[in-house]
Amino acid sequence: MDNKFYITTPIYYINDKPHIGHAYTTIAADVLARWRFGQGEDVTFSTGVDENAQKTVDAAAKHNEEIHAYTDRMAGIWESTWEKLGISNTDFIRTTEPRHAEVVSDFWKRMEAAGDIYRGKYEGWYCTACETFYKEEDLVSDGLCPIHKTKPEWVSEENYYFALSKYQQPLLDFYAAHEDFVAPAYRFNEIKSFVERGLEDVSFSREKKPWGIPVPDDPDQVIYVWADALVNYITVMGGIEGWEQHPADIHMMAKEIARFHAIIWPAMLMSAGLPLPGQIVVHGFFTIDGVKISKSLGNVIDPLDMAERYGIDALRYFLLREIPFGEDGDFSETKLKDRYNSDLANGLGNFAARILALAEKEELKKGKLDSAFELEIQKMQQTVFLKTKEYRFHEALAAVWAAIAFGDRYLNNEAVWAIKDDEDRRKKLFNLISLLDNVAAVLLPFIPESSRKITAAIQWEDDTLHAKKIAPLFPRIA
Ligand code: ME8
Repeated sequence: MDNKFYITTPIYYINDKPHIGHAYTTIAADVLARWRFGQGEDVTFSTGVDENAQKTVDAAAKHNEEIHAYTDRMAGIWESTWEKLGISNTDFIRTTEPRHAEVVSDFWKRMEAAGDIYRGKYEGWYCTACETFYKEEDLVSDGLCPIHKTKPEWVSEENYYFALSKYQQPLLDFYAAHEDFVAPAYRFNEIKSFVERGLEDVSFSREKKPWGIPVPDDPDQVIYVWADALVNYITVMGGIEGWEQHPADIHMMAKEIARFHAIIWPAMLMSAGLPLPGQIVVHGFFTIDGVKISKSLGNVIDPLDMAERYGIDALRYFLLREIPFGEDGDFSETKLKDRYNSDLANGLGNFAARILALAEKEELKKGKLDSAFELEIQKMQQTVFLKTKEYRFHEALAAVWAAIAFGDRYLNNEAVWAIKDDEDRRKKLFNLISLLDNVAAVLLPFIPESSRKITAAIQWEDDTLHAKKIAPLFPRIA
């Protein structure tokens, strides 16, 4: 076993800028990347953009922009959004990069050599919004895309197929041998029953499209965007050899693209004779104030706006604390503000400010923790570890806030600030500062900026503490 940990987000389409749903996936992946980094692992954390799609062509036309100018501009917006949100990705991949086209061609040739790519006639529906082929029976309410509820385009063309049906049994065998391949388990069950019902071959190229990666040796066809996009995970590892040495440990995404990752992608890898990823981690879908996120409804929330108003850490905290990971959730600024004021301003922020202000005035020495504190700290650390491992971020955070509440009660019940006996007061303050220090340590992957501020204010020199007051971490917002 090497010491590497490789995690990915989906590569996002660039027909628009990032909204809160995209930020959610990227932030959750960032928490795991930081968490594993903190455990001494060598982390590769990739995100990026999926450019070779019909919807890119449509969006560029809509903006009256030349396509390369459009893709450069949009890729810049996505990359800088993650930068502004302090995301710790180690790569940002664009599928229009030469490094990617090369790997996609190699990959295609491997599937071809395995006898899994053949020419055929495709007739059916295509939804550009999901870049997905649909059969008549997949459509809902008189012929609409089941996800976007828009009318798909009728496609009748010659293209190349991928022999997905051949992989039904190998996939089922693989699932049986890898109980955790898809998390949470109920999503895995959906995938398994889908595959059990039987798989059909899928169209893997489009005819005479001017945009995309050409099929090797057939310039009249471009590779279907998904057959190109999934391969990005290999490109990030430097190509096929890199992936063979270390395939992704975690692919994170929302439920609408779980089938691509848990069925088509493993089948493609089997066909190409390559190792499969460790786990597909799937979360739910967000609505805004109870309504589907949609530009036409005008309810798109820009994560940068939220970060500007409440701070990056507050946005991260809210997203991970409010919505049980895996389930569908609702974003509401009112709820964000409520949690900001109650959990962050009055909770962690106030606790840290009080303890640090008291500790600053004291000559504190390292001593022995009261056993109640020792237990509380241990319980918090264990819960955070186990829950983060299971992607139950909301429960990990709830455990930290339970420890903060424990500290708050102790501070108030003991009225530590008013204790006259120096030794007793210092001993109790030592309990509290140790708790705060440990709270900051476990919160580092979740709210890195605030955690670092707390940790920086608690400096031990040998066994003497130099604590400093800090500016309010989360000033109350009216
Ligand atoms: O599907 N709630 O790109 P995409 C939660 N390019 N998460 C959401 C969300 C919402 N309302 N909306 C988007 C694609 N997301 C392909 C992926 S990967 C090889 C190719 C997040 O721009 C979530 O992670 O439509 C979802 O799976 C992803 O954005 C879809 O991004």
